Amino acid sequence: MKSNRYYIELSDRFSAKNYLPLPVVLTRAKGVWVWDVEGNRYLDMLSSYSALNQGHCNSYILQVLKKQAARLTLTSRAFHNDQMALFLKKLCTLTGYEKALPMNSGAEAVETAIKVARKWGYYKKGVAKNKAHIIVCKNNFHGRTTTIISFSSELQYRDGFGPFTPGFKLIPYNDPSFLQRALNKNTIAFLVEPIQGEGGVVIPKKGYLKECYKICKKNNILFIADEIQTGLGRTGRLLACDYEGIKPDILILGKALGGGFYPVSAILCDNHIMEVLKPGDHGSTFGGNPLASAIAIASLDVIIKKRLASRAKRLGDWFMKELKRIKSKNIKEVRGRGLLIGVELRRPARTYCEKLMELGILAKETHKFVVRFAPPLIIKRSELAWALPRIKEVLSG
Ligand code: IF1
Repeated sequence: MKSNRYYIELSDRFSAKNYLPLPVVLTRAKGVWVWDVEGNRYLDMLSSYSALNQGHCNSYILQVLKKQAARLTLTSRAFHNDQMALFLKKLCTLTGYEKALPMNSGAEAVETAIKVARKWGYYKKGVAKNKAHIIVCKNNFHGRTTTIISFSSELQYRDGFGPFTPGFKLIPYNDPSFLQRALNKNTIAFLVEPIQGEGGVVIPKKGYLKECYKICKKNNILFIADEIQTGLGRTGRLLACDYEGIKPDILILGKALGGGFYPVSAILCDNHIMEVLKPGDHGSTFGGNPLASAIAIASLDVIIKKRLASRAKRLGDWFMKELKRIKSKNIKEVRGRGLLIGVELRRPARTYCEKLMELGILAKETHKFVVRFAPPLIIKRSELAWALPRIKEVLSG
């Protein structure tokens, strides 16, 4: 049996150093549990940043994957396949949109939304050529491509990667008046996370999204919601925007759409927006492939059939209440919605994550001072109850 250390040293030798993972090497998983190469078991409270809402290796999705993988995996979009349309129909029906465009990674879907919004801006809104801009929020996280980091407010994500893509304006999050003041005739869209995930699980005040949505409507600006992390049940509703009763003009999904098996992302909007795309305008070799589509259908089925959104609400409310009961001078704030919960600490969160790992809980810091708890939504109350005293021990230490 090879040790954790063996693989970590091997990885240090051959892998780019663009990450600093916790020192654990995982080799198998089931549901909410993962095992390292030395046989130690951990509760996964990160869920690959919410890409595992359905849990690890869900047996139904696995069965669909196996069947589809043995029949047809890839056609490219040069031909039709018999899975993509079924996937998009299901996704549109579920979310209430007329059209969907499938991609692979989250960043690709964000790029797609930007392209569609820009083309809509020029061809429908009538903005002068190359003058369009999109308003985005400070502290955002939308991915890692050159264009997306062009509007990151995080120094490290940009440092050394310029020159950047123009056409974005940063405003502070959580105050609609900045949106009102920043917009002009060339504003085509407002791109926002309903909860800032990587930003430290920042929950905007009630009414913020609705107010921004109204401002967008009044000024013929597209409201684009990046629900890559918050969507598909994570926050206790199918979409975090459901809490404010708004339907974004463009909705971006990813992560859990692939059920933890496969990268699947998509954007959704109505036809009057999507119709700006013509054959040849945009695409991807793998987007909408039959294996991805079959997996996405199964992943959505699991979310619906197992009522994962209401489960996230019920268990998240309870778990957060319990976390708030932990008395510790180290804790500054506990905040969250559904099973997307952040505990803000007074000291760097990394050492707490290392200690949690030693007690069999995998969680990850975000923004230095926040530990994020975002387990698979299939988690049982008893499993959360198992974690609580351990979390308490570490956070009070
Ligand atoms: C990494 C954090 C999460 C996202 C939102 C788009 C994307 C993401 C709202 C891009 C991706 C990731 C990527 C991952 C870490 C991570 C993250 F740690 F940065 F804070 F989830 F919270 N929009 N989030 O959260 O999707 O292209 O990665 O599929 O290591 O960069 P992607």
